[in-house]
Amino acid sequence: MHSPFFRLTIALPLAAASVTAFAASSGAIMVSDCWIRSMPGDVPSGGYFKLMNAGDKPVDLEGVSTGAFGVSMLHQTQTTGSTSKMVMIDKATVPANGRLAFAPGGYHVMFEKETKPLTVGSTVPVTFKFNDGQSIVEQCAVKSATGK
Ligand SMILES: [Cu+2]
Repeated sequence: MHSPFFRLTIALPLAAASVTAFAASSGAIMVSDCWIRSMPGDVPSGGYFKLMNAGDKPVDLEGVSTGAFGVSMLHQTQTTGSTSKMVMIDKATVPANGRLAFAPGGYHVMFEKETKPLTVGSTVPVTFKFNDGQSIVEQCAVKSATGK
């Protein structure tokens, strides 16, 4: 696995200038406001968050993972008239210098197979993987089924 921190450590003794340039481009994506709607029993839990891309190229979120669930999938809720369904997606694109929200009714992460019961009010570390090689770990707040 290529962590940006690993590559940064290797590059440090070589040239400070290239490290600065690399850090700027690798820091283009930000994850914020992450929360998980914890559902009882085996009901899948939704994961929601905001992505911000400060770079001048689009970046794809390719997947998330966490030790708290056995399965984490990218989903999108699609609504046609009065019918809505969830479809699996393999990526979600954050536009250049733009934002993308994962929110109820749209893009979300579907967490299944809880590894242990989650406590409302606690946080769970979730790893976000992007197609530029970047991985970001963000603490996601565990909320109840009503989103509180
Ligand atoms: Cu879903």
